[in-house]
Amino acid sequence: MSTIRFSESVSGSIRGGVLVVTIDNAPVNATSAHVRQGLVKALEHATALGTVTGIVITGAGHTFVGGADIKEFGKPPVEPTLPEVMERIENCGKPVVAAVNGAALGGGCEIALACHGRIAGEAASFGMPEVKLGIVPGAGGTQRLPRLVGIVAAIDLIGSGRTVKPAEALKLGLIDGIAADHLSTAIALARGMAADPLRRTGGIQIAGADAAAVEIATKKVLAKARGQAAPAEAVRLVRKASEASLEDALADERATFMRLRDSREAAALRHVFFAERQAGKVGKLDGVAPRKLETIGIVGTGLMGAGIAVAALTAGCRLVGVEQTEDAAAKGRERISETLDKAVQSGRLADATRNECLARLDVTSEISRLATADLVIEAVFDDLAVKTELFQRLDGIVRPDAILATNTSYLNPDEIAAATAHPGRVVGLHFFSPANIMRLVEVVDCKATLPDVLATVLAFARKLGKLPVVCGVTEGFIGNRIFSAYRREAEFMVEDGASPADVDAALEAYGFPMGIFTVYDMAGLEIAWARRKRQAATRDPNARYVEIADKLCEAGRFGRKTGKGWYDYSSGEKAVDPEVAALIAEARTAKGIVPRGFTPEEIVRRLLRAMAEEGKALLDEGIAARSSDIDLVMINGYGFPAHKGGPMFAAEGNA
Ligand code: 3H9
Repeated sequence: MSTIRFSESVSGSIRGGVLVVTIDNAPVNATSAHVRQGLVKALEHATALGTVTGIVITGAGHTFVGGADIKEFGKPPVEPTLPEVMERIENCGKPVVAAVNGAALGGGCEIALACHGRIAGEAASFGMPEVKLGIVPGAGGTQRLPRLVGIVAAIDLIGSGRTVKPAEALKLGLIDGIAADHLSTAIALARGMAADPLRRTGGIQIAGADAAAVEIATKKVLAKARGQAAPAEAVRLVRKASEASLEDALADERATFMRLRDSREAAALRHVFFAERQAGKVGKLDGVAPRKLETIGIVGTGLMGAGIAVAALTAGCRLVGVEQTEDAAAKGRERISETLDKAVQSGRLADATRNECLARLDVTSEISRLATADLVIEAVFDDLAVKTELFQRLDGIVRPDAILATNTSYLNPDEIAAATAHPGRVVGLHFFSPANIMRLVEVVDCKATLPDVLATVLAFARKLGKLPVVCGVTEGFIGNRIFSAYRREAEFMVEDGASPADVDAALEAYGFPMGIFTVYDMAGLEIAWARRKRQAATRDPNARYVEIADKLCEAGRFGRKTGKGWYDYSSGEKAVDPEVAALIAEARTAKGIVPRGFTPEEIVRRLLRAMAEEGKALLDEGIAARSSDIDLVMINGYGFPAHKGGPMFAAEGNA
């Protein structure tokens, strides 16, 4: 079988009269210019050869086509465009079938949709994640997908950007079949189709949709949009598929794609996309092999410990949870099991997987059972004496090559490590609550942490589906240090005249799901109060200090769980509380401050500047390796809107 080369990344070979075209553009077979050019040449070649009766398009490696080449965005366009390639595929006189070997995303999914048939291998997946990049599909996806799956399912898929596996794709009508040998099956389908009139997706009549279901699907997408333009545009375009001609709707789709592609929102989301691929990459770990991890120990099965346990269990680990008493162990097991149940109820976990997780779970009061653990994570009370005493005990129990991780939020892990027999095996793993849901993990590279220990916990975090960001030792690590600076600035503005509700409203309008004072109330005010009291003796007496939060705590207002904090929750709803306003007014008077008004723009500008300045300090101190890591921490741990790119990106005048 001889190989025909159509471009540097597209080649073909003829099998049983069918031209099998392979896209090989590592790492993800994105539709770079040479892929588009190669595809057109391949179609022309097949059309010209009388002996070829059909064409199959497939991808090399583990991806079918990962989408348009995002690195080309912003550069001058190169012919042919992706929509032109789609038109060539759809209007080809010979049957074209996609043999989808792996992920078919964005432009990759659009290629499959433009084909006359689609066969998925077992590792295939389909999705239109464009809205996650601040754009809409730009090569016919908003028009061809609804023709195959209906308007409602297309709104859901394109509006959410979610990916579906072959079974769901088949059920939706997105594909024609699933086959272990997808290539042979696709070739057979192309051969069988030859005599039939070709099913051109663009020519399919859209099934009439239930208006109420369309409205529900639309509302669901818009509710999650948090002020972003792309989801609403995507929904509008999908709905247009049943109202306008294919030609008009495609022109609208293209114009919308081009406009959004050049927007700040899209630039911010592309920054986040590449930042995520960079995160956790540490130059000094090149060539360092991670250790093998099978059994994870967790000391403390409270809310945080149970969350980490669920994340580890669902990633396939064996888990030993340790508590101080049998009674506490039983409660810990119950907590883990309930969290697994909730994941099943919400459809995030299969029933059978939950049962497998429970079979790999052991919660006990016998700390000696940690002798089998490869990694032990402590999630006990955040107190230095408690944690060091625990790690010293663990020294005598765990294997010499086992790794010890502390989940502290504020303590110095170097001090914990120094108190142990093997400081090189100690590392920080700062999970965010609820740990089974939140993606972010700050991985603290301590003074003595060995490179293979760091490499192992990074691999572990990725196995859990988390986004690990490496940071050095500092009080509060990256996130809580920036959060403190941001909170301090918010309190300055409140003392100077803004109300907590003004600050929260400005942040929510910017895209945060919740303003800082609402977050503060949700988390509880007492832990930060205790810390401020501990730090009081060493605080710079000349530095500005706002006492309002202390006064709230002294009045027993610890936030939502006590019914009162920065707001009043006694009616069940968050309400502005005149008592808090009076307390703030008193604090201003005590300092002789004449309150002034703040515009939402000024509030946001000052808060962003406070975050970016603290971020800059973290970079200067070598705590964070790159500013994009800081952006990821704030987006994934603190609600910073991804479509603004993070505080460092925004500070560069980008958002
Ligand atoms: C689109 O298609 C628009 C169209 O509708 C219209 C056009 C007209 N381009 O994630 P990984 C790089 S918009 C360029 O670790 P995995 C990535 O930066 C696109 N580069 O791999 C990384 O580089 P490095 C819609 C890309 O195996 C390397 O590939 N599509 C692209 O874990 C490996 O990435 C999407 O949004 C790209 N499209 O996962 C899908 N994609 O090694 C985006 C990746 O230098 N991609 N790179 O750090 C993904 O979701 C995952 O990469 C994928 C593979 C699932 C495909």
